[in-house]
Amino acid sequence: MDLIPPVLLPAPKSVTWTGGHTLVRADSLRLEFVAVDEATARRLSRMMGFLVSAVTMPDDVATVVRLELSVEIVEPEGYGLRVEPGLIHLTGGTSEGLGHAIQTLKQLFPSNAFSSVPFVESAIANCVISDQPTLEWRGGMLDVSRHFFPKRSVLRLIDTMAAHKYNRLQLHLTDDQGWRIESLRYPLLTSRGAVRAESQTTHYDDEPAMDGTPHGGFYTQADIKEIVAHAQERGIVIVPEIEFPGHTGALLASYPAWGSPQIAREVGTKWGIFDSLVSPLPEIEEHIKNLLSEVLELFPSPWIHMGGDEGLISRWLEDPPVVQHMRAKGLETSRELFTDFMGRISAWLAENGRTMITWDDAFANDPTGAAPGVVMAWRGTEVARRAADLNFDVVLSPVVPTYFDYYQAEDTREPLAIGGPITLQDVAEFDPLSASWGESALNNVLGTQFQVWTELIPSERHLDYMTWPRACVLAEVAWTGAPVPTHDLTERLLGHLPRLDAMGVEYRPLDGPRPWQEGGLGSRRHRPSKSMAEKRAALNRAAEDGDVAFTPLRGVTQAEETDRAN
Ligand code: TNX
Repeated sequence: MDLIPPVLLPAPKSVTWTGGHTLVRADSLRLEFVAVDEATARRLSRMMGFLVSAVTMPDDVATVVRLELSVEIVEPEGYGLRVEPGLIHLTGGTSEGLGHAIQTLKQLFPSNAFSSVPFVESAIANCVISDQPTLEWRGGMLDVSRHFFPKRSVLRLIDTMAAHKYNRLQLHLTDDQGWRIESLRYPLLTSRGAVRAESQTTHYDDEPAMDGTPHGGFYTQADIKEIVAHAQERGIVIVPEIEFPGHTGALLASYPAWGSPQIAREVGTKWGIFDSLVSPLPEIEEHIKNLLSEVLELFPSPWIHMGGDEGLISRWLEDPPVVQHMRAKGLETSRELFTDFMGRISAWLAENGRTMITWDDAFANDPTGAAPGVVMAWRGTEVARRAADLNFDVVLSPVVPTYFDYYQAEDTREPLAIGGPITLQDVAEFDPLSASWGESALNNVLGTQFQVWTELIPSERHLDYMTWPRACVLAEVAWTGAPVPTHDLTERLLGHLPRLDAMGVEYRPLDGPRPWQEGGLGSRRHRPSKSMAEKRAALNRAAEDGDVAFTPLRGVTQAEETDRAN
């Protein structure tokens, strides 16, 4: 009997269904490791938990599951998988590769392999698979500042991302509306900065309506260590983002003396772009480095994201000591000061063995300057291309189609979102390695990632709804480095989504929201959004002008600041 082959997502580079099937029974399996050290073996057996429990040591072995590290697989993260009666053979060049082999093996089983109930017995199709990712950076970003998501939600997101072979999760830990990471040296950051009095429930373009209820939360250093370890075990690097110099309202509510100009602040309760700005003076820079030292201790990530977006930096010019400092350094404008500031942080990170990432605002401000390391290009593919042409490493994170806080369809049933729509089709059509770029620029594309900003995403249920299935499709774009063929996409997703059901992920069904996922007529009601074409054009223009304080939220660019300091 031939089984109907299961949907594999992301699609592997090469799959041969060799005919027939292998009957696998949980009580007659033996796990075997070849050339795998003990720590890795322990880690991988935990990932194999869906199939083999550590306590079964059957006398009567029907199937050997062999996990082998093989020097023959040279592609980073590459793996092989062969299923034949009596033997399931997984090979990887690295432990990450073996992890991917396990994820693919899991997809050969019925979808309940993704539930928490131990599997008993199943027939799986015989096959030979050989696979490797095209893009090295396959990521997602979760904004835990605008709404806090507790540790368990992050661990669960990591599991779901790992099932799709993502390998980076950026945590947007700080912003105007909340500081979410414990600092031992600067405790006010969480005792004051992790809580706000209430939250805006409306879109930033609308009359603010407030919910009157405090919101807060933060990760202790122990939580962070657990998140990092959990992710590492699943081949995912947690990339922390600590925003400077703008988007720092929660920090400045905790330590007002770090601000420039110094203004008494509260942790933000509304959405949008605000004038919170950290001072670039040397004594404040010392504090920042102290704080970052704690961050470096907690996160082994080679990359540290320093934000750098949407800072209303011309306000530095209203602060006499800063103006004096600027002149003493021979700098003329707040833009030069910004480049100098980001450049010094970048150099300090480099001394500590890490690479700085910033949003493209920091790059666009001074394309040939020394400031940024990796450019995360959110304002479109044009700015990404310019950065890549200048030999910067680039992560493609363009609003269209990677901003998953945008509507998923033009449909009044969709609950309140920030803009859009960005449809599944838009994600599928995304071409991260556009041939028009030329080879040297393409070599600088590290990869791509989705972003989930959470101003309007107050719960984990809604986070599921906004993230999946768009993140299923982006996972394949990132893995294959190419658009996803759309002729059979619906059919493939219908085969894949039951796995998300088994994991308890409340994704958006392909034909629209379930009744309880709709916006209805209450506070989550649908709000028509502006034209995406206009928005794209505005983002592009701002990046072109090197604007560091473009406010896409309001659709206006920063007025040229020039002589205000003089
Ligand atoms: C722009 S993207 C932002 C965020 C908002 C997001 C809403 C970027 C670097 N800044 O602060 O949350 O738009 O979609």
